[in-house]
Amino acid sequence: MTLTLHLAAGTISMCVHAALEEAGLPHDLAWVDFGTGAQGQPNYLKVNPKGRVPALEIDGAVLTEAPALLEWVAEAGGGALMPRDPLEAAHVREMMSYLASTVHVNHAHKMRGHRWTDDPAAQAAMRAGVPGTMTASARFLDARLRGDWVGPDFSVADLHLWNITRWMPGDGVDMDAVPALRAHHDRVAARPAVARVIALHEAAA
Ligand SMILES: N[C@@H](CCC(=O)N[C@@H](CS)C(=O)NCC(=O)O)C(=O)O
Repeated sequence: MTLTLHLAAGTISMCVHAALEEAGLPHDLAWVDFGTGAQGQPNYLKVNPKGRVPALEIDGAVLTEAPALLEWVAEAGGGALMPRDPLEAAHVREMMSYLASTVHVNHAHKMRGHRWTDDPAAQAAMRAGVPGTMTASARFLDARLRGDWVGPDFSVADLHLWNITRWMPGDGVDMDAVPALRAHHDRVAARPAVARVIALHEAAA
């Protein structure tokens, strides 16, 4: 199987990169340079017409959207990164769905307001709302974490959560007020596979 991950430093593609490392699946990296707007250029739009990362080429077929990618990587890696119990697996999907549809979208209001409006004043108002919406999500997540992990064991949802928690200090969240979430972030970041990914993204930034 040939895998190529299209990714950009520090973005949501980090969690898929980390999942590939955790699963031990050999892969190539194709960095997309956001500095030059490469995600909107024809070459990349041929890969992902949405102009977003991550995108994973799997023997030439392209899969996008972090939750779908994470679940595919878990399965391709032998299943250890998803719970086998159907209800626990559904809770993992519940978390990834919340992260992608709500928390990531809160975060996007900081830099990507132009997706929703051309009005600079409206964009500034959206940016100003980010500390509040991200703090509300962080508080929910902090209360939701009951043990070390989102599910009974480490899973791809932990990688997704870690990736988004990583943005929170920059989004104005007081991490001292969400100690369980901060501890979860540090626990995931300390895993050797994740530490390798962090080093690669910091070097590429
Ligand atoms: N729903 C998608 C969101 C992907 C997404 O928005 N990625 C951002 C990086 S964090 C991106 O590619 N942004 C490029 C742009 O907006 O131009 C997912 O979860 O994979």
